Amino acid sequence: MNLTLDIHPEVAEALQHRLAVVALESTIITHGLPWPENLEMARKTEAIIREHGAVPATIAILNGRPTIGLTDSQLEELAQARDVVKVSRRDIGVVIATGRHGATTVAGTMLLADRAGIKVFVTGGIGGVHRQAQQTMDISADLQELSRTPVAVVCAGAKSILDLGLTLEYLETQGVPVIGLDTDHFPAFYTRSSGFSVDLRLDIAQAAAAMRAHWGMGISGGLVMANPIPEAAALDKEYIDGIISAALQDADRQGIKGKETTPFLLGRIKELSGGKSLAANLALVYHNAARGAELAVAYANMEQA
Ligand code: PSU
Ligand code: MN
Repeated sequence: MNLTLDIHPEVAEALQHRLAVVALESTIITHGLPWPENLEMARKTEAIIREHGAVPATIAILNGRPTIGLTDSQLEELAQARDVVKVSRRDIGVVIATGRHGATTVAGTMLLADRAGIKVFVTGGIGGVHRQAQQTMDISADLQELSRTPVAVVCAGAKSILDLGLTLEYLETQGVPVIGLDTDHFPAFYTRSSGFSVDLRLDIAQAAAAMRAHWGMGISGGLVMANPIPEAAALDKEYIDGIISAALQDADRQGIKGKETTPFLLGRIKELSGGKSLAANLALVYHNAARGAELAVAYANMEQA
């Protein structure tokens, strides 16, 4: 059993020189998007991060080895693999011990990114407090991870499969800043606003400074960097709300629970909206990649200075 991280040489080199590195999750590849769009998304996201001056590091567990920075053939293998375990904090030890493939969620990716010394992580949307959590207690481990692990997570907010109001309350209680990148609104993934505000609107340079100050004061935990979907790619609110309601009803009827809930809902939304939600999903991830790379560069420059 190997308990050290397998760090891609290019990523290791960049980290050693304190250059900009951007972590990427892998659950979005295995459980969030269909083949072959998932591989196309993973490759293009990495390319965009490079174009913006940072080194991408997709994170996963491969045959029980925690891997920071997948090669292109590893990306392809993961994108096509079946029976990949969805890995949050609690699953990491088990998947390493059993030598399986694991795709890391936001929580799992943050944890491994932090072990590797990566400060910026780009994803689509974070997990959160589910609707009816008052009864089910279904609160994504992503939120706990944000409260304890010092990584900035660039995302398009969260899908309204969740209770976004409660998600923001939970983050506030846990001491996690929710920063709007050039926006006052907390975005709802497919739409530019959830109707809720962010704590503070900052530009990229200010956001990098906030990371530095937050951690410089010895405060543990991450920061949410909310970046809305580009206007041209945003979906009509009524349209996507209808689909989300239908997906939630299906989950309820079928008694879906636990770690299956989010992948089930993502899958139903995909089926019910055909290619529409997929196109929006890709557009927002690419936009997050560009902004996340800019943030990583700004942060690295500040550290170097
Ligand atoms: N939301 C999305 N797409 C995703 C996920 C969430 O719109 O791919 C994935 C992320 O990996 C996230 C995880 O960390 O689902 C949350 O799962 P859960 O709700 O079981 O914590
Ligand atoms: Mn859950």
